[in-house]
Amino acid sequence: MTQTLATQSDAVHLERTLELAERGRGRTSPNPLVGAVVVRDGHAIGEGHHAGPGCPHAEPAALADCFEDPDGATLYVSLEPCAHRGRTPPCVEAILAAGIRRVVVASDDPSAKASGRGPELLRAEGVEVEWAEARLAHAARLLNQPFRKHARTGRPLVVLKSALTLDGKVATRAGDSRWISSEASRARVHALRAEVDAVAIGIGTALADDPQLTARPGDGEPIGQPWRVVFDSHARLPLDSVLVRSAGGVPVLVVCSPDAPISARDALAAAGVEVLVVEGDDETARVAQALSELGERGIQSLVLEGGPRLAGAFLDAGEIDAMLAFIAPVLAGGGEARSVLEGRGVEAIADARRAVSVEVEPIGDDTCIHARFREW
Ligand code: AOF
Ligand code: ZN
Repeated sequence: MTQTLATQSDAVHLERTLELAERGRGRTSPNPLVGAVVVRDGHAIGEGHHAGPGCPHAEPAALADCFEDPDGATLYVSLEPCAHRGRTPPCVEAILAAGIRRVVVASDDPSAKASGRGPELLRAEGVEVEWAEARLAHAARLLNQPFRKHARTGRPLVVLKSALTLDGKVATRAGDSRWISSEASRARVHALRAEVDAVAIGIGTALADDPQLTARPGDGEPIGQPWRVVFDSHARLPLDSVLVRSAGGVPVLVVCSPDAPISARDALAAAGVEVLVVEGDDETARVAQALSELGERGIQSLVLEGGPRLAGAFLDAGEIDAMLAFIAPVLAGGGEARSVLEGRGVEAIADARRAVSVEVEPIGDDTCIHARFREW
């Protein structure tokens, strides 16, 4: 696939496609966020975005929105147009039928059924196809990190979320952690839970906190509820826990090892919990296996909420893609107080995972650090 770079004047319209794509946030999984604009003589004549599975893709949505005939116009789109017939007809057909002469694309679609086929088809039909410059292409790829990782690896994107004290503790020496972060930070986490496909914790945290793990954003109904996943090798999650008792409403999945007693597994299953048995000699191997199984169930994004042992196993498995750290201006101290990550860790700092990008944002009294360790 030859790549021609779009010009500076295209940047404004491409930026707009990214803004439009954002409108689908939290609603499109397993589909990506996509925005599109139809432009004639430098002016937008139609706009659209993908609103979710089964809804029109961004391109036909933008074409349908046109208040002038799009024949001969340019189409800007944040993701390469598809050539496959899925829940909706192929976008290339709609683009050709509308008489679009030029298509400017911000990012590739790495899924097997796409991977350049749409742009190639358009070119073969005489449509000019151009690609965005690096900065916009990067911004467009960042919109769809869960979709991209899942398309390339079959596993969900993992974001480790943690509230920690300024001295790096996630609880006091007695295990108290309510509340380290401010109300504003906690509201942000609830909004994030509503956007992702799954939230995961370890059995230690489940036993200590008896959490709900649902999305309860302060500003009304959440967009959706994530799968609630508990890594629980021996199937110890109590039947009277908040999680199990609410499994009928918001699904709960327990990941256990073949060593878990059959009776405990059966009791959980009878209570409406989905039980996933994964093989693997240690927790690290089981993490990798479990992520593949979750990916097969269509889970593209997972927020890992602790505790330190499970999070350490994820790090050791090389499966932490990003971290959201809510750092509170408090000191807990204590050699016994736990920090974010246990597991094996690394010996030399030279071997430590280093972020490829970092964003810092004050939230309430806290500082939120969003570090990305790899991009897809
Ligand atoms: C586009 N424009 O706006 C989106 C695309 O089952 P379907 O028909 O909804 O197809 C979903 C797939 O289409 C999805 O996995 C991704 O590869 C692509 N998404 N493509 O041209 C869009 N949302
Ligand atoms: Zn499409």
